[in-house]
Amino acid sequence: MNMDQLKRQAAARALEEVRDGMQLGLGTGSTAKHFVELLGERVAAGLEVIGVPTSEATRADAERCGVKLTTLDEIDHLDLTIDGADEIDAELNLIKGGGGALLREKIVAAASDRMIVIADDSKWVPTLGKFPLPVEVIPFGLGATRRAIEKAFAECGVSGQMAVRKAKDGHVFVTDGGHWIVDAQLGRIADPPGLAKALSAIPGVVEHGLFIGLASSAVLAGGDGIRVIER
Ligand code: ABF
Repeated sequence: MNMDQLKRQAAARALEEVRDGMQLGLGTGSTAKHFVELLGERVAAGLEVIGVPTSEATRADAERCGVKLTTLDEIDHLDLTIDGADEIDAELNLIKGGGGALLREKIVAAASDRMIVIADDSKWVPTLGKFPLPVEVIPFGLGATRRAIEKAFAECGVSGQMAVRKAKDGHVFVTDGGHWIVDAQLGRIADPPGLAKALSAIPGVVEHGLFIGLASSAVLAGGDGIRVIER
């Protein structure tokens, strides 16, 4: 089974948790896209749900699949968010944001009673950090923000190269919120909650890709089948 089939399997397993009437957070990325497509099939068969998309890409996918959408201004909470991740550790701490949607993903996950992370099992790691940590920043004063980020890294015992993310056309990648992303190659993050707190305290940092205590469970699809890990 190839990677894409594993992602679809994880999405299908998470879909079993969806009930009629639920208000859903809809994640971003190739695994979340499988979920939206499968959800669309259930909606076509009569399931009634409403979703909040975490990116303009997911909004377009959901509309194409016939999934009804709303916003967090129109509803007061979400029952369940289903989203992918770039890395997942045993505490279900995550690195997210490889797709650039971390800010909306975190707002939606935090507004949700439960979050299920769906992934192929290559995302399961003993320690977070091999995947570059995305930090969403305000372009104004970026030099000062970078120095503050480096200081936070040093205080948390990590270091590594940082680079402003570029889009495929070579221009700076701009998020759905109009911000930039700095990707940090840290290798190993010994204290994800400590680093998350330090980064959140920096004025020019809009959000970062460490998701601490937000995931309730992870559905991991691998060659040996599906594993569900609960927090
Ligand atoms: C989103 O998509 C992101 O937070 C994460 O960066 C990425 C995972 O991508 P994929 O499902 O394509 O591996 O969930």
